[in-house]
Amino acid sequence: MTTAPTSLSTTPTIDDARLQPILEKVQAGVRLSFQDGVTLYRSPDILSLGYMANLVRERKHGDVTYFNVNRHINPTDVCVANCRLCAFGKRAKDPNSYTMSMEQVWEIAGKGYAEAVTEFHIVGGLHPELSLDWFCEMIAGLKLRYPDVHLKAFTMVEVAYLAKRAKLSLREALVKLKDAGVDSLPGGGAEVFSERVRRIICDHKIDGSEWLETARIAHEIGLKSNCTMLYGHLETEEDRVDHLVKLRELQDETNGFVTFIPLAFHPDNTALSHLPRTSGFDDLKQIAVSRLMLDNIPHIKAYWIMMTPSVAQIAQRFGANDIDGTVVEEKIYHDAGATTSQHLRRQDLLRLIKIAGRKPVERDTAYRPVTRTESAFTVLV
Ligand code: V47
Repeated sequence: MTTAPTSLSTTPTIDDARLQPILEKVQAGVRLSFQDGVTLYRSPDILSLGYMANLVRERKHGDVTYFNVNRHINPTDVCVANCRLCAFGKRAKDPNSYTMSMEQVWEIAGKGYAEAVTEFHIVGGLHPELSLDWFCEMIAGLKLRYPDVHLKAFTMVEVAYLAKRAKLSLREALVKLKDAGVDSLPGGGAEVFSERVRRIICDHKIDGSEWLETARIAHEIGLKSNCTMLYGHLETEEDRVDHLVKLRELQDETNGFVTFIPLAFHPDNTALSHLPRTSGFDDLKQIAVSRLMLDNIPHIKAYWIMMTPSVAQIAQRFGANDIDGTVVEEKIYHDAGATTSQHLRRQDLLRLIKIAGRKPVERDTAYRPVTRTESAFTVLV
């Protein structure tokens, strides 16, 4: 008698019995509780976590892994915040600091990839002399020169700082940025919402509730955003779950978050350089738990710059459905010791995704598929 091939949907053996009731919830599409989140983090059964997260990932996105052709632009590294977690920000008087002129920002934006890039990802330090009006003019100038490129610009932290200095409400500042040409906001600066941890790693920044309030207002005026969590420093498992649950609660209200990006702490050249780096095990577990807890956030990104292309590739089977983009020039992680390249070509991303057995789909920032003509493609290689 021949036996039928094992169905792909067959439930695997769960090594950690504590996960059994969670598996049943995941199979039934039931929301996981705070305590479930803690149990997931405490479990060493990474394959069962991956199995469950992959189930949710395939339910939402099938076989597709998204990537985009983007360029990061960091107009300045001058920052008044002096966060212990950061190796990027510098004092204005530091001879190694830099601030681009507006013309330099416009010029660098066009370098190399102008005809193919679909997104500029623009973030920088909290500069004590660059005003909200300066940034609005910079954004309007980019829009004028590159009208088809999506401008994903300014973390909630930068928005709150610019609003305060301009003596405007968060809403007024966000409306000005939107009118100037900002299309959406990136997810950075959220770190971890725990007050205890923030007091140590980023005590000069807005607190967690202000980050969430800024995101809420952005979503209310029609600006979508991403969201992040910085992990692998001083936070507990409960702090991580609390962070994810707060994002999930806001998403229930606004539906404004598009993608969640877990960010592994890189300690080199920071005031926390004594801390160890996260392991591949931590990174894959974080991707899986994010997918399982954030049932209402459409996309989970395995940011290859942060977790290496190899781990980001495996993450496509642990809950992630996005790998980020070509990036071109990355400073925040490389100042903190990242050893990854600063740039992957479109064909490198295609290859990585295909080897993971996924179907690569180039997207724009709103996750609409991008179709390339031959001539556009030649710009990319
Ligand atoms: O805001 C800073 C974090 C963020 C360190 O929205 C650090 O699509 C680790 O937000 N070690 C910037 N992390 C990156 C970011 C991001 C990246 C990719 C895509 C998107 C998106 C957003 O990196 C900062 C901060 O939270 N960070 N220093 C460090 N030493």
